[in-house]
Amino acid sequence: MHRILASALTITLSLAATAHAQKDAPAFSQPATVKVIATDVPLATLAVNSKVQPAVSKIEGVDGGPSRLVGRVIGASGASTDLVKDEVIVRTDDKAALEAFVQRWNGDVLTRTDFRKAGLDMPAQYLVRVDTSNVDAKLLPELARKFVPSVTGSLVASDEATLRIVALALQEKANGLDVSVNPLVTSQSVADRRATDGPFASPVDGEFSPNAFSWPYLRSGGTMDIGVTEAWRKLRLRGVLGENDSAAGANRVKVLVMDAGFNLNADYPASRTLFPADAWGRPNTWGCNTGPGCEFHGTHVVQALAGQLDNNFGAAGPGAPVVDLLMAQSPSADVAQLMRYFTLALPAALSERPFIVNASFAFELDPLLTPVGDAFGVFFSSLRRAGMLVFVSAGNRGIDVDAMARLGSIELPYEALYVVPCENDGVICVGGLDWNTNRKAREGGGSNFGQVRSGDSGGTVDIFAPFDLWLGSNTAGGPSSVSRLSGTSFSSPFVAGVAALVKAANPSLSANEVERILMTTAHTGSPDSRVPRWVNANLAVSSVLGDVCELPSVTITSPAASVSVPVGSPVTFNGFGTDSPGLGRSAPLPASSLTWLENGTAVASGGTMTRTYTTTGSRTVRLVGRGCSAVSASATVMVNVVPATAAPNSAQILAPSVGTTVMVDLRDARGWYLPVQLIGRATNADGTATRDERLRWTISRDGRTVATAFGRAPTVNLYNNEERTLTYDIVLDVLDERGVPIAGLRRATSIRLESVPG
Ligand SMILES: [Ca+2]
Ligand SMILES: [Ca+2]
Repeated sequence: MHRILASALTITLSLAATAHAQKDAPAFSQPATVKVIATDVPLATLAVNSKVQPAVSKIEGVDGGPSRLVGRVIGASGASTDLVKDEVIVRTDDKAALEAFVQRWNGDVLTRTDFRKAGLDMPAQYLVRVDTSNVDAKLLPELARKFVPSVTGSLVASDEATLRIVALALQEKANGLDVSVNPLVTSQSVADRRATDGPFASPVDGEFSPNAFSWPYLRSGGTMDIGVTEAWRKLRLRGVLGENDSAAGANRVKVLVMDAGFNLNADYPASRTLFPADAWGRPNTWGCNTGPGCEFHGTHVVQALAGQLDNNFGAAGPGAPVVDLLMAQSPSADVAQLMRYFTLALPAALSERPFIVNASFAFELDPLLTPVGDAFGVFFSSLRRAGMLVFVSAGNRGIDVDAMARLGSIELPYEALYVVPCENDGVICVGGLDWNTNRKAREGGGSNFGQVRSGDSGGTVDIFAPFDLWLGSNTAGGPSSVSRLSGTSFSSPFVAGVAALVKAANPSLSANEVERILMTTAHTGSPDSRVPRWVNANLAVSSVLGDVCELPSVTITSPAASVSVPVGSPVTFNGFGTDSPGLGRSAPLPASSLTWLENGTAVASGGTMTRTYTTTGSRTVRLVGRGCSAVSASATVMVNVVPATAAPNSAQILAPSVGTTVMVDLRDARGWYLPVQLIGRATNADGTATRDERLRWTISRDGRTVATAFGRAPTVNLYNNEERTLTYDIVLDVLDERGVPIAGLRRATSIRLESVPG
């Protein structure tokens, strides 16, 4: 969020004051670190060097027009900016002023963007192609001083035209017209640490598991302890997520992703809208900041935000259960077109507006360019004023975005560079944590960070989140694969997805409230002072939901899990439930909360029911218990109804009788034992004797089965090698033709086995 660079810029940006802005320290509020200002700081120097070249020499023309030439300027700060060489952005509602400007520079208005029509409170924006041949680039250093007193340094440009367009914008701005150059953004992904694997293949990335609940940056616990999975679970227990693990109605959250390279695959939310609609499968024209390999960058950003869960494909993103996705793809990477396409993508009805916006791109400005480089500033703050929460990437150069400029050993009273839109007003700037740590990603590079000064709540980089994410294929369909990809391009949509969960938990929350919740629940105490806080999804969502009822439990005590009953014989079912209204409390579920279902149809309520079946066949009987949680619990028994005539209907144990006491008197390799004969009887409904193999004996001691036997009179050897009397429990079950015990025909006895006299 926006530490202000210089007084002139403060005027511009303070138009955008919001509640969000109030938690920032005012500009230059750290006098201890500002040294005496040198009064004779030299003017900046300018140079042209053909070795300095932009990432791309030209970009797509506007609306089918000729392609546009791009130049690069590099400042003493190391800030490198690519910009369109002959275009400026003019922001005004004064038609006469625009007309005069066009006359002055032999201009040509390429586009007009009417933000007010889209409900954004800012003047219309014109992209104007100008003729810079009459501009004196040498005036640039003096002009910059009108905005940033004592600004110095150097600019090296790819060509003089690039310096001239900066000077033109400075000159116009000094005369009161709101003019900016038109820089190009860069996606904030990096191509390192790639490891391709798939859920169904032997993984190359040894730490990968297809179960997102174990991923170190999604789960609760561990060093990161972000707890997205726990947040999902609580939303489900509260009923915000339905049985399909997806929110409905007012609990859905609209998120707009400003990016490019959207390749439709299974990881997109079911609800998704792309503007323009024919952009599906069209790669982004701008690359990543550390090389090629991300031509479908938007696809990975969507996966980091809301990759769908449990679909055997690719990634899982925090917002998956709640996000309705809007996407805007600009045909080119210049900020004028980005703002225009974004604005065109906004739904006409304010009520259809996205609540969250993600922009995973950035560019840098040297202080000499900042007065005319920040065309995004008013734009992003107007989004925030319109009630949208904007997440942006901190950038991947590993720099302190809040560092002050220096002249030799002297610290100058302005910042060394300006990272856009991270340092803009009204945005939440997200940095990246290294893999499975709470430290800033990578030493000597990786995520940018903000300087943490004493007494400050942190620098401009507001919050940290995972830098390395397991993301799926960015192709359209095809086999599932997962790669560990890196960049604040993914940190930003990750937090946007968590913000969506918070909003889903209580749809009446405002953007300011969601931001406050994210910031106040975030983890603090990183051993790395560059990380003021990192996102805590579990606590953020819990703080909205309050105490969440845990799952109830349900038990069927009888009959056993699988029973056989004859047609016409009543069978009684018994069960109970326990509720868990949170904080470790538990209470019996009342009878009115218990429902019996038979093959899916409710047949009775309460803790007990008796059924008499008139036809044979199997039934699934389920007892469902509903407690204070939105999620019910259930238990199931299988009932096999058999023909009455063939079915056994009586059983009896003849020996041993209950409590019979005997003494072991034989010895074998296992010790002292006694052969005990078990005698039982069972008859069928038609009076015939039940066949031997249907009589099953189970002998157990202390609940542990020690022997089984079958028939009317089997003999089992029972051992006692201890110096005390042991009790064996003996159960006779009569089995149906499937080998399933018949309800109501279980008989039991026991035998006491004395040890050998010592
Ligand atoms: Ca997935
Ligand atoms: Ca800065």
